[in-house]
Amino acid sequence: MSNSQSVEQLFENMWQDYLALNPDALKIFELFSQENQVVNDHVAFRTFGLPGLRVEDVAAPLLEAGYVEVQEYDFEKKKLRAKHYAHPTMPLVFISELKVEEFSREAQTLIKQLVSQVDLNKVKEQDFMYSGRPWTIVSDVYERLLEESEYAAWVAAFGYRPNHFTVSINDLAQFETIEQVNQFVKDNGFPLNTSGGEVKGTPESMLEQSSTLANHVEVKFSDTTLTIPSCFYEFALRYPKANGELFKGFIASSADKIFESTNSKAA
Ligand code: OOG
Ligand code: NI
Repeated sequence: MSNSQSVEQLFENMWQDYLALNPDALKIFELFSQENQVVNDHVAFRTFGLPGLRVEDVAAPLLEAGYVEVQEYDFEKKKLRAKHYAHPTMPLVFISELKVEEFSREAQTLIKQLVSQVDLNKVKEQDFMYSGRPWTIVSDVYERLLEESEYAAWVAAFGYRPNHFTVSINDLAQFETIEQVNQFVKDNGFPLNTSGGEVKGTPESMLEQSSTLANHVEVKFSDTTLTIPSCFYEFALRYPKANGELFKGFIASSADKIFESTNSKAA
């Protein structure tokens, strides 16, 4: 059974899967690691909101590993909903889903055809969280979904794996501000997502975030190979609440822009 690995091992496996797809994240991680102990703030997953694959289904192995559901989010324009989950000792997890029923008939049919290929019993198992794409797909379907939703196309191409890990700026000894972190990342040659400005959020909202643009990788489809945006790396600085504890939630208006880190057209 795959649910016997420790939650630490689960994260290590997700991290290795993520780095294989996003070698730039390893380079940035190593740059930070020269002078800091790098702590992961959160990871994020994406899915299609259809029976057996909803946020709550994808989260099942996390709940079994001691996570609890904390908060729900809605992204009306992008047609997404999300929840975040927390654990006493592990990084936060943000899981979103596409509101499939709000898309065109054609997109719904294409997505349902992908989902029909999934053995839904596997979703409960921990290793589903780094299993990648559980369906075969032709490039036309990717291109067609891309016309309606960058997010839908990303899930169709990459499936079940973290789409980003997040460096906790609070834990970096070398930097005080998110602007310093951004400059360091850019100076080392990694472009940032500028949608909504490089920094999303404010000290008043208690969370400032920035992210790299997803690097492009070659992805095999049944008929051909396409070079498309894969995963990105995020940087998050949390501020204390009135009671002195760091704010541990997400900010929907900022998340709305972070989603665009995997857009194929530059923001
Ligand atoms: C998740 C975007 C939201 C955050 O930190 O606000 C997020 C995604 O791109 O799938 O991770
Ligand atoms: Ni994030």
